[in-house]
Amino acid sequence: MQKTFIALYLLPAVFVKVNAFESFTEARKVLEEIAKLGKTTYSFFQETCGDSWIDFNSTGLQVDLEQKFFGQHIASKVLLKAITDFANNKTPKKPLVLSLHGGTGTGKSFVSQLIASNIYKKGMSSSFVHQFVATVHFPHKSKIDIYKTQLQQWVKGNVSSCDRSMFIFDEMNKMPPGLIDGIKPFLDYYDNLDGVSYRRAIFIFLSEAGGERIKQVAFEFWKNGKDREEIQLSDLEENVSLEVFNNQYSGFLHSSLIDEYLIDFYIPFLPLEYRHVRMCALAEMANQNVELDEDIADEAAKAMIYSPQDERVFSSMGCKTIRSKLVQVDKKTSGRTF
Ligand SMILES: Nc1ncnc2c1ncn2[C@@H]1O[C@H](COP(=O)(O)OP(=O)(O)OP(=O)(O)O)[C@@H](O)[C@H]1O
Ligand SMILES: *[C@@H]1O[C@H](CO)[C@@H](O)[C@H](O)[C@H]1NC(C)=O
Ligand SMILES: *[C@@H]1O[C@H](CO)[C@@H](O)[C@H](O)[C@H]1NC(C)=O
Ligand SMILES: CC(=O)N[C@H]1CO[C@H](CO)[C@@H](O)[C@@H]1O
Ligand SMILES: [Mg+2]
Repeated sequence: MQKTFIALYLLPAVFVKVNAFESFTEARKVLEEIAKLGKTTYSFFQETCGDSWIDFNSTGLQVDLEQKFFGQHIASKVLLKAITDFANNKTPKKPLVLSLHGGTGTGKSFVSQLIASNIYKKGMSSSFVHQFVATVHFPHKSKIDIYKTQLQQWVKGNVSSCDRSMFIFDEMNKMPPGLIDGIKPFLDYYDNLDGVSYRRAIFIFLSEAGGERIKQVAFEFWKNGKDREEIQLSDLEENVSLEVFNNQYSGFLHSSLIDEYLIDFYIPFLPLEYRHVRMCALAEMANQNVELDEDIADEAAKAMIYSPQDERVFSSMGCKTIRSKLVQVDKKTSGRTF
């Protein structure tokens, strides 16, 4: 509709100008100007692969991570640095490949949304952000060969139309083993493949594989009375990548992505504690525009299940079911619903 509107609006202008100049070359110049103007106006509405639609805001990501993302000091630090360095590098040698690992509800999908919204003006709804969900896009193990070809065509097609594309592979642990190796060439150090360069693309893998190991390490720290913030990437990175490589249900079993070092960062997501779940409850209230109520947040956080059974340190679902707990608690105490 916007296109039609612009065309109708500009049409009289063309005739006036052409009559005034009565010169063919002048008229062509005018037409060219109009075409240019039309293009700018058009790209004002329609998403394009240019800087006006794709522009990484490092401060924006930092602020979001600090204010909205709870209990993940390692992931925050590593993600901010990795993405900022990549975005500032005018000539990256390979695409950025991040693998996010951790239990359910610890914020892997959530942080991917924060990243997308600080790179693409349209965030997750950008036509340059592509999300593949294993159980939706690749449900049958037996069709792996078809999936592999399809996935290669998609990635190639998408990067051909915009080199700053982002690909999110969710539920990696449910991917048929071997499928992900199909995109290996795209992640490698090639200048270009069949005329397509993948060096400015971002690939993010999300997986629960390694989550148990991460939980063990976090629990060791807790048992020894050490601060959660003392856990460092180096306490986890090697163990997680090993576990993922050897795990039949990780999506990366014996994957050449791992043994050829094509994954730039393994990013551990720590299991969340009561205090983090409580913050999620408050954040959810703010999202819903209801008045913040600390008591209700406490109640909702308490209603979650914690493990291990005796110590009850970590929320088994992370922040995942906090919303329904809020509804339950709120109904009980005030009779109103969210
Ligand atoms: N670390 C966190 N900080 C803030 N909010 C969080 C965090 N983790 C989870 N949440 C909240 O809980 C919701 C569910 O988390 P999310 O979908 O990101 O989990 P996930 O790690 O992707 O889990 P799964 O492995 O089951 O997909 C998010 O939409 C967000 O609102
Ligand atoms: C980047 O993010 C910061 C913090 O959210 C915001 O104030 C600023 O306007 C953003 N910059 C751009 C160019 O969008
Ligand atoms: C992590 O790996 C190191 C060396 O590979 C090993 O010594 C350590 O026990 C592992 N930690 C856990 C919790 O498995
Ligand atoms: C041109 C092209 O291949 N586009 C593909 C991009 O990826 C999506 C999936 O997210 C496919 O549906 C498109 O066909
Ligand atoms: Mg998720």
